[in-house]
Amino acid sequence: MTELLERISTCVEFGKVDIKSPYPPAMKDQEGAFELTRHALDDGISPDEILEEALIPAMSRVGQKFSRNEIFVPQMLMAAKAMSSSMSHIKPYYLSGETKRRGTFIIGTVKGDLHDIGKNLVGMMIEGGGWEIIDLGVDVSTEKFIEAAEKHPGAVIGLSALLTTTMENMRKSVAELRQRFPGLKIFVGGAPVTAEFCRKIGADFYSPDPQGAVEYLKTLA
Ligand code: B1M
Repeated sequence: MTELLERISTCVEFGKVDIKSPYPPAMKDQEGAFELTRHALDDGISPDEILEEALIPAMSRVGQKFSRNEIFVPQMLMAAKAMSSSMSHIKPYYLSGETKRRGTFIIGTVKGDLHDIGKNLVGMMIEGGGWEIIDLGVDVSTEKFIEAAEKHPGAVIGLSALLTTTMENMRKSVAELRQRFPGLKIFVGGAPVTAEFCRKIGADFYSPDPQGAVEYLKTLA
């Protein structure tokens, strides 16, 4: 990995957003994820490399430290902020690909769940693949998914869940959507979700990553 990618990864892991950010005190006045990502892109490092070699591994280390009680929610939040600041540079690259719209994709994180980084990434890549995105945000109730499906006939719908506890809400939303809209294509994902769980709750497709989501959608439109 290049030194720049390592520095971006460290900034995300320790929640260093940008040069003005006083947090963490040990990195005061140093460039953060925001500036370093810009330099990396200017140096010709691809958005995929930044994502796969710096950002996602950093978030995975953050999760491991949280599990071991070495860090707590505020540190996780700062890491998420640093990752979002980096993604603000990456987003235009994923959106520049195609302009022709293949269809509409509704996406949201299920009720009770506030994690949105993965959902945003999936939405961004699918948008780059030529789909119009209706982003319902986080903590999305079944009613809100239903309303959106009613408003956008023919749309594909994607549900994200990051907590084992909110997988149950995913199951409920999928069951209700399936009953109301028998032909609706329902897509599920998120760290605790598996292909087996997808099958059990009656969703149509599961992917562990955004690339799988984009490939699946290509088979539909
Ligand atoms: Co939370 N959190 N968190 N968290 N958090 C996890 C998920 C956790 C695994 C950490 C841990 O313990 N190791 C753990 C869940 C444990 C479990 O359920 N088994 C956890 C916990 C416990 C919690 C709280 C309960 C903590 C507390 O308050 N005590 C709390 C819950 C709040 C709530 O939602 N109600 C909480 C809060 C938070 C923050 C707000 C501080 C922050 C979120 C900020 C934000 O999203 N804006 C946060 C963070 C940052 C994390 C970790 C560290 C990182 C998540 C992330 O963004 N990953 C996470 C640990 C981890 O994942 N390693 C953790 C990067 C992202 C790119 O990956 O989201 O997996 P991911 O998305 C991937 C794939 O899953 C897939 O594509 C994406 C790109 O590859 N994907 C889809 C996602 N959605 C998809 C949909 C698709 C297809 C693919 O189709 C529709």
